[in-house]
Amino acid sequence: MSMNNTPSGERVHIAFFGKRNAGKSSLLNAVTNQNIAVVSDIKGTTTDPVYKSMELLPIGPVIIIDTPGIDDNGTLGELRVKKAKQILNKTDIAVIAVENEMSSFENELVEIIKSKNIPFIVAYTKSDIYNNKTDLKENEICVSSVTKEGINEFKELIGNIKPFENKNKLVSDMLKKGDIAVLVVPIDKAAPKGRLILPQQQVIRDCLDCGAVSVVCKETELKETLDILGEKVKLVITDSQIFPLVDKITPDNILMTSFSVLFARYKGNISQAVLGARQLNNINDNSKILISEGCTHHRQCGDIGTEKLPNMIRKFTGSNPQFVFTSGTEFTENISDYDLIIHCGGCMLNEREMKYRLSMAKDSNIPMTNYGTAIAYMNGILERSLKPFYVLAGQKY
Ligand SMILES: Nc1nc2c(ncn2[C@@H]2O[C@H](COP(=O)(O)OP(=O)(O)OP(=O)(O)O)[C@@H](O)[C@H]2O)c(=O)[nH]1
Ligand code: SF4
Ligand SMILES: [Mg+2]
Repeated sequence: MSMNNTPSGERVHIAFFGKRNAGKSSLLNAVTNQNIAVVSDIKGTTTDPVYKSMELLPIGPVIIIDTPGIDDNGTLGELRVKKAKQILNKTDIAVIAVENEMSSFENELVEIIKSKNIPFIVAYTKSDIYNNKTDLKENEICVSSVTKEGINEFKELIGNIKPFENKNKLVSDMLKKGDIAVLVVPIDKAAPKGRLILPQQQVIRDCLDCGAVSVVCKETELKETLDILGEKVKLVITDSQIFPLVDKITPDNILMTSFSVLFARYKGNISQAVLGARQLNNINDNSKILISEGCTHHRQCGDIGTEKLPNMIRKFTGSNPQFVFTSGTEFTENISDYDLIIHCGGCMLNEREMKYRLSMAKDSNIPMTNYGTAIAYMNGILERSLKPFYVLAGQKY
């Protein structure tokens, strides 16, 4: 992701579903006015979801997702159906591409989409061939990717849907204009070259949005920075990996938390994360822990999930539990296999997907927390890292 782009987690996700050959990929190309997805008359051309970021007014930044056709048979077909269904978990607006007539297959799809409270549009494709629709409902439209008939109206129809909005704030509900927040960013070998990682960028942006001043330093310069700024500092926000050190350096009268704890509140459910962290007390040699990260090849959080966190847990619990790691779109299908789930901050995931993961765990009674909350708990500083929410935003956990 370039520094100029809206992060994918902040974009409205619009996904195209339907049978093979319904014209989904052609529709994506027509809407984006680019040849992004491969189109052919062979059924099952799209095997992996295709993502395209764009601006779609009046919504703003969106991601359009083309999914594999889901009327597939056989093992390969099952895999495609699975991939398409995974996409549903992060879909803010669904488009069902229908060639000619709705069948029981599309009707079933509509039921699933409705049960997830996802707003949807039915696009009758190939209107240049099937020009026979008269009584269209409000959320239905005829489109042709060949003649471009209905494409602009289709975009308008999408634009009129008010998508699910994340009302949670990262820090801007805790800081006022002119308040100073000190951000502590370690620059070790895991830090990406020449830039900051997304959670750090987003916190800085949120400070700017509310007129707060963010001062960024490494842990080696923290004491000096705090000495200079003194009591003007409203909040210290640190990378979780150096939580204990920053806890020691930051005087008790200055509030302190971590990027990851901020994300636990912003993207998810901080109460659930706190309860999940406490489950670390019950971990033993027979326990199985899922450590899940929201991104794969864009992996930005270094080896914290795969190495540092497991080592901390072994030390804290004095046991050797089994760890399973997943990343990206893949979360888990066998959630009840686990005694605890520890998720990253999920900055690359949209709120719908993060909420889906959290509710999957909650519904199955599996404790779930996130990196920063778990690390704070193991270091005995969870209370301190939650205190800013109470003192500055009036929220108690
Ligand atoms: N005449 C006409 N043909 C179209 C239109 N849209 C798509 N097609 C044709 O229908 C066939 C399937 O189109 P795709 O866009 O690949 O369909 P898909 O839904 O992505 O198919 P899978 O990837 O296999 O699931 C291709 O031969 C397209 O050229 C249209 O609006 N009009
Ligand atoms: S691992 Fe998680 S928190 Fe880190 S960059 Fe990826 S999605 Fe964001
Ligand atoms: Mg396709």
